[in-house]
Amino acid sequence: ATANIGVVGLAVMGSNLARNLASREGNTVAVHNRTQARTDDLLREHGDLGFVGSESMDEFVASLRTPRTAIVMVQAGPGTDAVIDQLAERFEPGDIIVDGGNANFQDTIAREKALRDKGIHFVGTGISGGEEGALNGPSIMPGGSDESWETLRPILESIAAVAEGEPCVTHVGHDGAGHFVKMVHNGIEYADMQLISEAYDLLRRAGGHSTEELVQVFQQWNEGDLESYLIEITAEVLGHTDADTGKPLVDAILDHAGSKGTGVWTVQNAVGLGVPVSGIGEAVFARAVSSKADQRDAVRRSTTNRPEPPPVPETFEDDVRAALYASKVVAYAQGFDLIRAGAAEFDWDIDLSAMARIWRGGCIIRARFLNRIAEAYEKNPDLVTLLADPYFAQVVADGDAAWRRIVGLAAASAIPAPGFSSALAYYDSLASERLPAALIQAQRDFFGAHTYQRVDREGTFHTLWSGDRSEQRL
Ligand code: NBP
Repeated sequence: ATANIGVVGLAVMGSNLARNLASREGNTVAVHNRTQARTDDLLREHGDLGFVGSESMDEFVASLRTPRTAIVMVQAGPGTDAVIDQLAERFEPGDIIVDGGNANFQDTIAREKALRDKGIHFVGTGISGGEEGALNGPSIMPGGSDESWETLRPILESIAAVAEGEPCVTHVGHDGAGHFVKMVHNGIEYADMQLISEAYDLLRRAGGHSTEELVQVFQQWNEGDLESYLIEITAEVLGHTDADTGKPLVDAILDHAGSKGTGVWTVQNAVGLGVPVSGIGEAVFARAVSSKADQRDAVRRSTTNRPEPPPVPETFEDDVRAALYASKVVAYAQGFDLIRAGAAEFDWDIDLSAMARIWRGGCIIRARFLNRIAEAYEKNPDLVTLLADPYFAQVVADGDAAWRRIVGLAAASAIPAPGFSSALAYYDSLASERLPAALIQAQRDFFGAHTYQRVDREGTFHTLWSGDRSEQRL
């Protein structure tokens, strides 16, 4: 046995992660893939990195020094299950299995428990950054036991992205905490992409911006508070010309957005936990709407009175920027609320400030403003919502008028902006003195005797709405 760590699953993510590991001082990396050709390709193309190849799972396990550590990077679901089972059959107490795929955190909780009973450490680990991140430094979100973190820490710190001198990895919490946080990360990614696409659509359709102007706007935004990987790649995407037509490639791409599931999981879990992640929800729904070709077609045909976009104000471009930033703050605030609720529900000790710090580099949502989120939760770990932090309260206050102008303009122009408008509605809901929920309580009590509470007296009440309308104290 010569390798201190192994990787199973050598598609794009696994092979890049294996190369990242092998290029670090002191690592000897064992590799294995179900289909031998992938292993052969890696050894042929990057044999200089000293990989220990293996044709069978037995050979792979035999090539690992004890206690063994193997990272599984195969398709989430049955593939991951199969590989974990094969490793678990061969591993001994004290060995570590890391699942670096996008597993459902509930599966991770169950797997961790089953393997713990056998003395094997199972570490569900979120890895973000796509193929480039896997190779050059991803953001890494491991769950699992404290003991496994001790072993994994130096290895993961050596391959993670670095932001402001700190490696973008921390022990998120026990069992499924890492995969839960990765799920929320992906949900936030959905929301962020939706908001950016709404900004693009408004600039283009209401503002009449040309492609060159759009590229400039996003490049400029990437130099301010909005600086982030997603804004940066948006400028690049918009500037990309289609070789066949000579026109912007984005205009040749079918406008049906797909998704692989983590955004949907985020919303499903948030609904279960009672956390209003409306920004992520709108993003998931907007993708679904975009793909309903038959419904879009039918309504386009039956709708005749499309309003002409009204003229945009002088401040339009900056208004869109302010609306984007404020909406983004809402989406992140909701995402962090979900992490907090998940931690309470599943008994994880998650440091929200540390989550913001490990997302500053390597991952898809890396952004300058994560420093501000880290600071907010560091100053006040019990912060009830990011929107109440002085910095973010100021961002939203500064952008308030612009945000409203843009949401109004979008509606008047018949340009859908579900992310911008629902973020504003969420903010206004939190900021309202009183909500119409009082009427809903009355309706519920009317038809279902669900009872209500009063603002002026303690206790639980029910009114005989269809009887003599007298109020009963229960
Ligand atoms: P894929 O998700 O495309 O999975 C392909 C790999 O899974 C191949 O190595 C394949 O082996 C293996 N595999 C399958 Br499928 N079924 C198997 C089975 N029953 N037994 C053994 N191996 C099996 O690869 P990927 O895009 O590199 O992603 C790997 C993991 O990383 C996924 O869970 C993904 O969600 C996650 N992830 C991906 C990204 C990204 O940007 N792509 C980012 C973050 C996380 P074969 O070669 O024999 O078919």
